[in-house]
Amino acid sequence: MTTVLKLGGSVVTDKEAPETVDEEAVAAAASALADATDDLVVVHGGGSFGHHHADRHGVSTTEGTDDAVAVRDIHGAMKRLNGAIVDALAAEGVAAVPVHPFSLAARDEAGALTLPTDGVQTLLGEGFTPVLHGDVVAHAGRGATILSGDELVVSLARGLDADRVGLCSGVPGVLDESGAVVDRIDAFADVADALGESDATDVTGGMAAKVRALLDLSAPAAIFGPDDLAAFVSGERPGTVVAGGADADGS
Ligand code: IP8
Repeated sequence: MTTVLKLGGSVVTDKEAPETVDEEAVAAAASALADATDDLVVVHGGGSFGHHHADRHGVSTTEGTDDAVAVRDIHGAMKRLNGAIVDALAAEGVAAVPVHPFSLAARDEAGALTLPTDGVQTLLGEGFTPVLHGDVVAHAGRGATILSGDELVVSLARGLDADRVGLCSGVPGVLDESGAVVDRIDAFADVADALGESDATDVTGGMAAKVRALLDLSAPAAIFGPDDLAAFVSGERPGTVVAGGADADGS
C-alpha cells in the first residue's frame, strides 16, 4: 500500500511568526508517522516559512519571478523547514529523506505541472520515506512560481498510483454551514454551499480547491486534523472522506 500524506503548513509551523517550527506539533506528527506500515510519502506545506518569503517577493502560483534572490529565499526557507521535519521523523526512527521539488518539477506555459516520480518510487522501494514540500518551481514564460503542497499531493498520488491520500490540516475536516465535520463527499455539489464557489479559484490552499482536486483522484482521500493523524496512519479514514473515482461506489 502506498500512502501520500500531507502535513499542512498550519500544522507544522506557527503561522504568525516567520520561520517558526511548531516543535511540539512536529514531534507529535513524527511519533504518529513512526507507526506507519504502508509505504509512506510525506509532503508538507509552507506555513510561516515559504509563504512569508513568497509574500515578501510577490510570488504566487500564478505570479512568477525571474529574480534569483527570490527563488533562493523561498526555496531556502522551505529547505530549512524540510530539514526540521526530516530530523523529527529521523528522531522517531523513520527512514526519512528529503526530496526537493524545485530540482525535479516544471510547469509549462499553461501552468500544467510535470513532476517525475521515478526517484520517489525507487526510494519507496528501497525502504525510505521521501519527504517533499511546497516549493518554487520553474515556470515556462514566468520565471518561477509557487508549487503548493496540495498540488504535489495530487501529482504524486497519480504518478505513484497511490492507494490512499491524507491531508492533515488545521481543521478536523471539511465543515458544513453549521461547523460540523462532513463525513463523506462524493461530488462537489455536496459541499458547494458550505465552501462557496468563489473559493474554487484558490489553488494554494482553500478547502474548495482541495476538495475539487481530491475528487479528481482515483484514490480515496481523507481530510482531517492533527488529532486524527494516528488513526489515519493506522488505516482508518478519519475526518472527511473525499471519495475519488474508484471509491465513488461507496466501497
Ligand atoms: O503551504 C506553499 O505550499 P502550501 C509552499 O502547501 C511555498 O500551499 C513555497 C509557499
